[in-house]
Amino acid sequence: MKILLVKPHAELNVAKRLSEAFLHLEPLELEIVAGGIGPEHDVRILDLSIEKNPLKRFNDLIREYSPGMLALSGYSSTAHIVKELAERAKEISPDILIVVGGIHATIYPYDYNTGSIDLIVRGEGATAMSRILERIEKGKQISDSISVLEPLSDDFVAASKLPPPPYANIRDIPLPRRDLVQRDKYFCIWTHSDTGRLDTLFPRVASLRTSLGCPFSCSFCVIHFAMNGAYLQKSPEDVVEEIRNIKEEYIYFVDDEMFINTKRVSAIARLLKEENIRKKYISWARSDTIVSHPELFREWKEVGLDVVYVGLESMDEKRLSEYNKKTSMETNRKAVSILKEINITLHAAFIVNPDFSVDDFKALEKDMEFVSPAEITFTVLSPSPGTELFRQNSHRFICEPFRFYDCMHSLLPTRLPLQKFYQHFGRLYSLALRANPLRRNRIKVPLKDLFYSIYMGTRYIFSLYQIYKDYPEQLWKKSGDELLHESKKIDGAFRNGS
Ligand code: B12
Ligand code: SF4
Repeated sequence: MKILLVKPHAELNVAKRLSEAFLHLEPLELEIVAGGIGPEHDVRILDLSIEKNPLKRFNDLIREYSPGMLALSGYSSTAHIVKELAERAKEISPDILIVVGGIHATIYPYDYNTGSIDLIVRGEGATAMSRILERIEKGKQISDSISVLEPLSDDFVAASKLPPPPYANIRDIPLPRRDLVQRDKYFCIWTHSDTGRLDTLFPRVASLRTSLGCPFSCSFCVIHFAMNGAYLQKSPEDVVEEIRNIKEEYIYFVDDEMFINTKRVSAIARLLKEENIRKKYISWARSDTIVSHPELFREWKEVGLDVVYVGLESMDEKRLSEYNKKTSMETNRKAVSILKEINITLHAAFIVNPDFSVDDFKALEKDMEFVSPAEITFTVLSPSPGTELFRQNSHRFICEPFRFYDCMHSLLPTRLPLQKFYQHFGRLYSLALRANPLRRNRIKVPLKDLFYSIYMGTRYIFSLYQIYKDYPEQLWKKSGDELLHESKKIDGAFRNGS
């Protein structure tokens, strides 16, 4: 069978500009799903997020390639695009089998209960895909009402209300088919240098996942629910083998929390050293792991860990506890100092709460001074479907909670009027640009890259100041209860933000 795997494009301006300016990672999820498809099938990946005219490209390929199966992936923010693509494909090719998977399908399958989608996969996709193909071949019933659901079927509603199924055994998940994508399209801005200069600011980057899940359950994060509480780990040998076979010199670890099992991660570093594998890495890590195991990060620095993304979230105890982060202000501060001392660049991620007052924004501006030089980013606290936060707040949404779930558009009423809120939000990013290691550490980069980054960075920040315009005009100057009240009257009549 001919199988086309498709990653939808982003629709909101901010998401598009982020991936033009700073990082655009390969569709690892589809590469892994492709790994579960046997050689008897013909498989292609279409990443619409790198296409200039995604819908035209999609229509053309459905006509030209004429796949028997279309498999779509999506975050909550792209679920409506997934549905649109499914409808288009069915119009062009009514017999096509349409399968939808990914994080949104896993945590909120009910949203895909539509006639144009044939199957919804919850959880791991490569193992599910190989089961689906086997059942098709044997003429068996395809859905199992657990991990493969059939929309509009009798048991769909009950099945979609269950928590996600247990995750596949990690050893059964195949390696990604990295050969199926245009590898030169994927990059990440790299602001760390040990020598004071960089040959490029935008190296080609490969993504790699060494573990899945996270034992913590921060209130805003859906991973605990999506993974059913599991934390799965690849063995150090398997990880090193995968790294060895990656052509790119730069690697972005897309684990939810890679450094949880310190023995395992230390063994990976040791093996990389023993085998003399020299690459450069970015990873996420929690501040408490850095503080409890500085020696681990020293070890990783030696084998090429350049940048660590840390969800500091806040420098305020009350908020950290509200987010169930299980860290403290003191731990955050220590983690920042340790990374500086080891000479690993910090990427500090902070949460802006919709209830921020002007004073809260000012306090965050001060915190930035402490963490700099660092890459600093901010997201707006947003309830993801599947979390308790989502259930508690579902009566308070001021815009469509999936389409606008990009952690930049506030889903909840803001204390400040929206227009003012985004003035402060944009300003945080303008200040972050000044606190950047490139600037603070006077790193020399090619002029072309420098101008490009300034131009793209400025465009990105401009789009942040403008976010309030994605809401209906009557909301722009409203705040708090007023905003909530107005939003209910408007009843979902939102701009599509494109
Ligand atoms: C790396 C990452 C990113 C990268 C981009 C990755 C990429 N290629 O686009 C960056 C840093 C840019 C990023 C940005 C954002 N991200 Co992000 N990201 C991740 C992270 C940590 C890993 C994603 C990944 O590569 N996973 C590896 C793949 C292999 O795993 P997978 O997606 O689970 O795929 C498996 C199954 O889901 C299934 N499957 C997937 N697709 C399909 C399709 C079919 C047909 C089938 C059958 C099965 C199937 O099989 C796959 C293979 O096993 C996840 C956390 C997570 N665990 O998902 C968050 C996550 C996906 N991100 C999230 C969010 C919210 C965002 C942002 C919107 C907000 C933000 N500021 O962070 C932005 C949006 C950017 C944009 N342009 O749209 C949320 C999404 C929640 C939701 N409800 O949608 C997650 C889950 C984080 C979280 N803790 O909540 N992200
Ligand atoms: S530590 Fe990170 S991955 Fe784990 S629950 Fe918190 S935000 Fe999610």
